[in-house]
Amino acid sequence: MSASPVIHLIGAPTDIGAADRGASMGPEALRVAGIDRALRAQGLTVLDTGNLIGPHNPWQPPACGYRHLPEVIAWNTAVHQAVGDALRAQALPILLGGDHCLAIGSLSAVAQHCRAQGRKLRVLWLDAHADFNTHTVTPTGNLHGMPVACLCGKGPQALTTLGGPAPQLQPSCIRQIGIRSVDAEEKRLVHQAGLDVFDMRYIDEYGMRDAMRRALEGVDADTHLHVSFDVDFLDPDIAPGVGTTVPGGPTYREAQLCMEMIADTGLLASLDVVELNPAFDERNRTAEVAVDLIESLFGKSTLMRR
Ligand code: 4U7
Ligand code: MN
Ligand code: MN
Ligand code: MN
Repeated sequence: MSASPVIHLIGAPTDIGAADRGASMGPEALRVAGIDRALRAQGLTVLDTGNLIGPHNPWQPPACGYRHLPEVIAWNTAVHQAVGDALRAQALPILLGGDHCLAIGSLSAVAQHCRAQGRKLRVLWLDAHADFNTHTVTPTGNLHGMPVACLCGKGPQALTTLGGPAPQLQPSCIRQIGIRSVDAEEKRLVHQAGLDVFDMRYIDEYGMRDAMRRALEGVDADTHLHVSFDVDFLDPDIAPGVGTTVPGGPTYREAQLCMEMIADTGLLASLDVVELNPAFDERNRTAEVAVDLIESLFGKSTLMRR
C-alpha cells in the first residue's frame, strides 16, 4: 500500500467454530490491550467499527461431521459482508476474532476483492495447525479446523461459495508458517492440495528468516498480502490464552521477526487476529503480546528505519 490506508477494526465475538468457549471474548480483550491506541501511535488512522452480531453458541455435538454449521454460516456471512465493505471503502480490515472459522468469511471477501481489482493475492497463514480438515476426516467436527480446506473448495457449499463460485483460493497463493499439529488424514489432504508449509521443523532447521524470505518470495507491488494470525501460532510460554495450545511454537523474537519481515514488504492489506481466548489467559498477557506483534506487523521497529 502506498499512502497509509484507514484501518477498520471489525469485531466478531463468537466461538461458534471452536473446541472451547471463550474466543468470543477476543475482540474486547484486544481492545483492552490497546490495539487501536497502538496503531494510532504509529500515525495510522483507525476506525473501530464495533462488533458484528450473530447467533449465540448453542453448544451442540457435531451433526453430519460439522458442529454448529448453520451458526458458522451466519457468522461468516456477516464477516464476509463487513470485510468486503471495508475493502470497497479502500480501508485495511482487521478482523478481531473470534475463532478461526471466521477466516472463511474474511478471506472469501479478500479473494473476491482481488479478483475484481485484478490483484494477485498472497495469504500467510500463521498457525500451529493446518486447518485443512473436511467433514469426513475431522476428529472433532469443529469448523475452526477447516477454514483452509473450505477456502480451497472442500467443504459445505454455503461456505465454499461465499464470494462466488468455489474455490475462493488457489492453494498456490497460501503459505503456512509455524505448523506443528496436523491430524493424520488432514496431512494427506495437505499433501494432495500441494500447500506450501513452513512447519516448525523447517523453522528449527533454517530459521524464521529463511522461512519468511521464502514465504514472501514473488510478492510485488501488485500483490495484496493477507495475514491470518491464529494466536496459537505462538509458543504457549508467551501465549497461554488460546484454546488449542501446542508446545514448540515460535518464540517472542522469532514471532517479532516474522511480523517485521511482513511489514518490510509494505504490502499488508488485510489481517485476521483469531483464536485469542481470554478464558485461558493470564491478566490479558496473550492479548498484550498479540498487540505488540501487530505493532511490528504495521511497521513499528526498534530503531529508526533506514
Ligand atoms: B485452529 C484440530 F483435531 N485439528 O480439526 C481439529 F486437533 O483454528 C484442531 O488452528 C484445530 O485453532 C485447531 O479440531 C483449529 C484437532
Ligand atoms: Mn487456526
Ligand atoms: Mn491453530
Ligand atoms: Mn485454536
